[in-house]
Amino acid sequence: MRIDVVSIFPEYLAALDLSLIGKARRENLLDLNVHDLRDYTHDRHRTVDDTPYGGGAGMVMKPEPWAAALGRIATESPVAKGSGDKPILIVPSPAGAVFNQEMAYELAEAEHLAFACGRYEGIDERVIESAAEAFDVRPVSIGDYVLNGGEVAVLAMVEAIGRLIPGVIGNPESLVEESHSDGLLEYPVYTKPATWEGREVPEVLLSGNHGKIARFRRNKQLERTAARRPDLIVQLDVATLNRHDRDTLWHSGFAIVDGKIVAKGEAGQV
Ligand code: JAH
Repeated sequence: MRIDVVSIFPEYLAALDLSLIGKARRENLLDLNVHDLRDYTHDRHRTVDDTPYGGGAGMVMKPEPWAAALGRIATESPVAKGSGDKPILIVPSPAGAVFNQEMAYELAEAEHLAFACGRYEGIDERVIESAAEAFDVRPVSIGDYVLNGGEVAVLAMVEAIGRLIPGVIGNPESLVEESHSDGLLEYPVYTKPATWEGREVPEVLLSGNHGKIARFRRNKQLERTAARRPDLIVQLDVATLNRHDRDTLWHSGFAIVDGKIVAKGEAGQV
């Protein structure tokens, strides 16, 4: 996979030389290219921003350097021209669709991804329109909060996508395990010593009883999802829940009404 990142702070992306993603680059599983937007300016001050038309606070990224940088990336794209396919351009933005694991799986299949890191109040909208001629443009958010620019969002997305590229993770079984996590949060994990600072590992995990261990872990998944992510509980398919699961959910504050899971004591509930 080829990935291009355009930023006025290319040093921010230095973290992508480290860990699993750095190893994938060294092993040529990932061709990652970071570009300094200021290299595509022509004035003495390497200007990338200007005042907003219509007024308002802050500055807007001017279109010309972006057009030059993205034009070069589109020209160099390994995506076959005339195939109808285009490289994907991800534009981190608090106004984008929220990034999730499903998007990570989809983007991990792409041959060429590019990321445009905005700063200030954002990029002149005409750049986004114009880029759509050469790229499949996707405004994407990594959550409902405002950063100072797209760089940190790109670090998160490249890590989530990069680890799904075949060969990047040493033990692909861990990917298979997380892919069938059933829409629940993970169960808690423990390692040696069995007693640490007076705290015991749950006894069942030392028992060797694999049936009991599976039930314990499933209960922990249901309980912590009910407590922390009730939005995920109400989306569960009731048909995937056995009588133990239903009992655990009941004791975690949920009921099954007309084949749907609902929070107990919510309006409309007895
Ligand atoms: C902020 C350009 N959802 C995460 C996110 C992504 C990008 C930005 N903020 C938050 C951002 C300022 C300028 C992009």
